[in-house]
Amino acid sequence: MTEPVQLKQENLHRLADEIARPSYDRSKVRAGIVHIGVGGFHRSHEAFYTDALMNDSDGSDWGICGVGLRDADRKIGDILKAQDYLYTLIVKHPQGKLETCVIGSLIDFMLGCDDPGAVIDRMASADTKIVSLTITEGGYNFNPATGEFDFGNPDVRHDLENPSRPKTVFGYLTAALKKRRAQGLAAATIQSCDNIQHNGDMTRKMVLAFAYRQDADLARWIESEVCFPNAMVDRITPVTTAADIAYLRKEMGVQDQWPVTCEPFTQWVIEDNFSNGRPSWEKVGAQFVPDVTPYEKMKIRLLNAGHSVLGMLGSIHGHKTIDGCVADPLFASYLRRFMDAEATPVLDPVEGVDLEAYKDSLIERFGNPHIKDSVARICLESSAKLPKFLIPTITENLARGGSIKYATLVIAAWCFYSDKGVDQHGAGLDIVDVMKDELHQAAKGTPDDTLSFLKLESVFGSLIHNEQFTALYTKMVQALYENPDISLQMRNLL
Ligand code: CS2
Repeated sequence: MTEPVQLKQENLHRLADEIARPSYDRSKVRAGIVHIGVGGFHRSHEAFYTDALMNDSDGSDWGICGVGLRDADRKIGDILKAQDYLYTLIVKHPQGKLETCVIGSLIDFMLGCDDPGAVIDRMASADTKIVSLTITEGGYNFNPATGEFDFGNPDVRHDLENPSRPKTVFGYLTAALKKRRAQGLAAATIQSCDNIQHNGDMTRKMVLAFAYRQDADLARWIESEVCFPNAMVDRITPVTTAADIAYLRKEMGVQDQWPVTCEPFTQWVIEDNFSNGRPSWEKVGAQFVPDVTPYEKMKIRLLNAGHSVLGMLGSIHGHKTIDGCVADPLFASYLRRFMDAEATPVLDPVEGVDLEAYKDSLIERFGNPHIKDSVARICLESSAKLPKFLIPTITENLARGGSIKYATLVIAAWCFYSDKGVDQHGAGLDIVDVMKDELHQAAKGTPDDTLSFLKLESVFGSLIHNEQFTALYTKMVQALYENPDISLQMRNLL
């Protein structure tokens, strides 16, 4: 076989015909968007829509300059640079068809920790109209117990003292907005693309809290000038594997060091609330709506929470992937019961959406055997996810006298997982969580002190004070420590 083609602008014409590639002139594209957090999801979603727009019509003002803030982002930056910021997206259909396309909407990348001033300047440049974010659910520096910005974070303290050399996203945004204002430029929109309910409102609240502490006059300007649209984002994007890279090289003749794979389904529902113009993403499938609330709640409480239910219970059971969980009838029934009996009753009706069909479609999407989304990815940073995806469903059901048993078993499993770090067969689990040590410390008091895990107030809020919850949780945790065969308890609940 001939040598694979190195992915680069000058080599695009050498790629196999079946690989879609930018039809627009990338040399004419300017970066109207600066995006912080160039992970797989940004590349399968916002960058994908923006590339589609540029292929469809004139979107050349809306190229994307990627930004990583930390040294850990150096690798993706170096790889993208070597590939002229091009990368391959492999869309994996449930029946096995693979669609391959090269995405061209990213046109630059900057590393904040190397030169924070340059990143601030870029965000403050006249070309930049939107600063978008995928900084993960944990990136918003929000204390779930108080609902407020966490000023105790040492990086935040650093940023308040060193406004021109920030480390956190809040320091960067505030510095850039300050500069825009000083230069008489229009504000840029700050657009969150993370799985948080009211992600725009949350970003606004956090940015304003920081800005008021730093410069009240600037904060008032941000309050009146900067739009923070809420949005629901959706596309399952597993971690890229060596097999994906090898597939491209061997089967498609492309040498791409960091492609992205995803499912065919994609959705982006956005409130049309922008400070300084926006791309016509609606031309390529995004929906603009006046109020995104019901969509985001539906997605987070069914899809993301559904993932967490499978991920946490599946980890203890020894399942490796989400499709592996869904192929297990016990897990599939359990997921459906959780969605029907606990998540759905606390949702608001969504105009034009048939919830039953939505849930069916989720089970189908989770079951896509080619996605191979690992339970490890789902359980990653659970301390940031579960308080947003799952715990509110428990609290709302407690308030209305609804069922909580399916979700409560997940919390009991999370305690076991954090304490023991092994599945029911004793095989080690790879736990990645900024709160890993705290979670372990809290969990390890169990089962002598059955409520010990729940004492982590920043995660569980006041759940420990609800007797109905603690009684059920105690029973479940005791049973699990006696016999970690999670399927026994799952079966008992069905
Ligand atoms: C997942 C999400 O991280 C998680 O726990 O639920 O990454 C999910 O795959 C995406 O939100 C899908 O849109």
